[in-house]
Amino acid sequence: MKKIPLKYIAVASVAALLGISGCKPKNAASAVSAGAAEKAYVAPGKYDEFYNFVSGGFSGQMSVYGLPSGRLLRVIPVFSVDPEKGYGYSEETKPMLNTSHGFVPWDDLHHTELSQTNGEIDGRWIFANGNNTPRIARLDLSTFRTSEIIEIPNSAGNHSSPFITENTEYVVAGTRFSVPPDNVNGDVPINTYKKNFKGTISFVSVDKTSGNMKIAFQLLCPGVNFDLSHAGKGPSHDWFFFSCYNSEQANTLLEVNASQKDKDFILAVNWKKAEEYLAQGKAKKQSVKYAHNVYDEKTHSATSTIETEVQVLDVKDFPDIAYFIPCPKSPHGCDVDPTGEYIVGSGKLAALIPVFSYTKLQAAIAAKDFIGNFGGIPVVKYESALYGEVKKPGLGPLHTEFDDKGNAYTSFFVSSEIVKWNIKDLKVLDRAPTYYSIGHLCIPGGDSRKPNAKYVIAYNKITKDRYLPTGPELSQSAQLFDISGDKMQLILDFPTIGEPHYAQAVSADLIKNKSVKIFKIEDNANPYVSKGEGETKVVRTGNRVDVNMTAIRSHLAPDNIEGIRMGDEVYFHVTNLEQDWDVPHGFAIKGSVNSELLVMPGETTTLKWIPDRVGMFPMYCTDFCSALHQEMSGYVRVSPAGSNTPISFSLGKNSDTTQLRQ
Ligand code: K7E
Ligand code: CUA
Repeated sequence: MKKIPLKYIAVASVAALLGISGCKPKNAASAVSAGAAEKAYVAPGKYDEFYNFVSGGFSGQMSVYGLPSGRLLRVIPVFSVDPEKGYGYSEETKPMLNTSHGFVPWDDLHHTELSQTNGEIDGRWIFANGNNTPRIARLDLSTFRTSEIIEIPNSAGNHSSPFITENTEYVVAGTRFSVPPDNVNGDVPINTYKKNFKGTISFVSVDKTSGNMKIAFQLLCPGVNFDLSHAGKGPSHDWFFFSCYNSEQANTLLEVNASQKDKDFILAVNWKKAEEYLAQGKAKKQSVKYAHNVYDEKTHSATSTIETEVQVLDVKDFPDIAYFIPCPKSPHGCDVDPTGEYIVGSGKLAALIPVFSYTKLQAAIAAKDFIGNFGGIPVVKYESALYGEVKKPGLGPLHTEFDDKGNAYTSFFVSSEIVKWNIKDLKVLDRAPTYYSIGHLCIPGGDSRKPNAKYVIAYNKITKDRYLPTGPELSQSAQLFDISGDKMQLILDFPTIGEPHYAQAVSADLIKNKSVKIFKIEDNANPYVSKGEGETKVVRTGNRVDVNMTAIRSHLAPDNIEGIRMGDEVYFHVTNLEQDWDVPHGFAIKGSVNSELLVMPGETTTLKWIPDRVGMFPMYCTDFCSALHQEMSGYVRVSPAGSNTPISFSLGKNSDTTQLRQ
């Protein structure tokens, strides 16, 4: 008999106490039913039907899988440096990771959110949150690259992010950790939390055409932990809903002290009202410091600007902007159904799922049906906003996604399952075990007005015994379920990059045809571009040496460089002259304390190199680009400081004709 890990036994007994079916799913090995392989099979050479954009958690990256095959198509670096692609290592991309704390090479990416128009996924951009050093990134889905990163001031732990409004008017950032605001002295005793700590929610506007982000305004809220959020839809378009926990305002041992109250809150924010107050000039300007980093497709370079001001609305001064709705037991997920009428809260410690009604909430607000206030914000009576509760759905509900037939799918971390239930009658319809400890789940379009509900994908925290052992650390996983019928059917398991939290999926048709294949060399506006080998040069300016070079199958130009001296700072600006899809060239030089460069066709990328010794340094292309890729190499000669070896560079001058050798 297989050993059951201790943690499952513990969990199972808790579940048994609560009268809920056990948690280690039975028949784990044989749970895939007949016909599953066919459903997940995409023949070699055939395209997948969906793109799945999966957060990488502590990898700081986003990975792209094809569905239903589960094939990994790409890993996109967002908040973490990626030596494979030179992201964060090349001079052009370093500014993307600049913050008010300086260069930050890592973050914790939890949520991905596709841009929408009229509540439907439009395939233009995908947003991602940086949880540790609060940031939001925007990725362009024509290049699959990070185009912009904006830091969020007055914030710490940007978890409740980057959820968007129906027309991508705003992407939001709710702080997980309340902290003293940036413009006051933060050097205060930690146990003055209740007095000095504040929670901030930022509304970041997104330009309709360029996608450029700007912090439009921030809402100053009481000190709690904002966790997740979703925008209203249709009738509730003007509203945004944020779950929060730690309404106990504890500053230590949160697992106990922030689990005292029976109910925490969902904060309902009328962002249209907030916009009105902003337009009336009612917001306070506050001095802050935050980085705004933009990647320019023309220069193939990022710039980082430090911004210095935000506009803040203190919600307690504007009584009709925000209302608290009580929500049981440390809510995590906060999800709005496709109609915009139902708001689902998921208490991590709750054994039921509360479903709130937007209509009832509005009636309760109009009738001032409040039970008091919290931090100056009215608290609506629970029963007055409640549509109903899903009874005994499972244990530890986290997140909910929706299909197009009026059903909801909720993930249960503790009982390791997905539970399908009907929104109207709140009846449980089906449950499917996950292997194991599911966090988020995703249905293509499952948080939009138009779900494309062919699949639900589970993102699991634990894979113990599912794959071949790989030492102490095992991968996390995704599991694909067919939900086209009444019952969920598990059809595929695949390991993931990093720890997946939220993910989004979209029909490939919306993206694949506009995917950029090359960058046009004539449009390249990088100041160090060489648009042909005739433009290559090596220029000394004091101790700075700029090498404008090119790469084309199968040589670097120039490939012999002399006259570099100790004490020099050398910048290799490599332009890839290819104008063919998928022909990158790489660049590396011996002893470089940097990653390689990976240069796409038509692009210029720069490696900074400070030689540390006198001698001969081979350089070469790192991407196997042609039959003569191994020949794609060259030498850089480094002479002592003060040497009189002149700068020289050449291509094709072989040893017998070399004049510079001394
Ligand atoms: Cu993992 Cu959205 Cu950070 Cu839930 S969160 S699992
Ligand atoms: Cu270019 Cu290998």
